[in-house]
Amino acid sequence: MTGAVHPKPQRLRPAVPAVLALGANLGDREATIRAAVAALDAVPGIRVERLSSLYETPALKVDGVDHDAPAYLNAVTGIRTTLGPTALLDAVNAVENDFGRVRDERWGDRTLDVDIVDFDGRQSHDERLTLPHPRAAERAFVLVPWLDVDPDAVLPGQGAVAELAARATDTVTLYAPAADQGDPA
Ligand code: A4P
Ligand code: MG
Repeated sequence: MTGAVHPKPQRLRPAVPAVLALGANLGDREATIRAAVAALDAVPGIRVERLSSLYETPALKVDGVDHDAPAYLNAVTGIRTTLGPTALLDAVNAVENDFGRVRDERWGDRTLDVDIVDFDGRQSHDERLTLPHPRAAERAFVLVPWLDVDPDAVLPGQGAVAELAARATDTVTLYAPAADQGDPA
């Protein structure tokens, strides 16, 4: 073969919006969440656009709210990403692992949990990933911070996040307002 060697055309995906929920109830929760947001923004193909306020929330365990467990800080970040949903899950799992996440109990105490709440409005289910996150609709600790980053947000298949948040019964207390957080990106 002769002639110039042409680089392979890159198949670049357009960036799409996604919403991630972060939670931490062990260690320095605020430092972990802020550092995790910076780590997510540093991932090639992820750009953090918005970060909610941080909220303190009692730990929800499989048997219900556990006031004896350390309370969580929860936050939501709005991102744009060129990754597909599975690659995004790999990236958020890697960030969880970098922050010392141990998986030994379902809904157990953790240094960091990062869930994909919404990926470009998609509804899908496979063995690794359910979109939107199956328990987001009833959790004020996801819905209330989501409203900070997008007051008009819609949870695919469930309706307006503002209406869902008004119905949710778990308690969220403002811990650190978004205005104090500077530019997350
Ligand atoms: N997975 C499926 N869909 C998703 C998705 N949309 N985003 C899979 C992220 N992961 C998804 O998650 C278990 C599996 O879910 C993963 O292997 C992934 O492939 P995990 O993070 O390993 O374990 P987990 O978080 O303990 O399980 P789960 O069922 O996802 O927990 P939840 O429903 O996220 O609840 N209380 C307060 N106050 N605040 C909290 O943030 N979080 C939880 C975790 C419980 N109680 C809480 C809080
Ligand atoms: Mg999780």
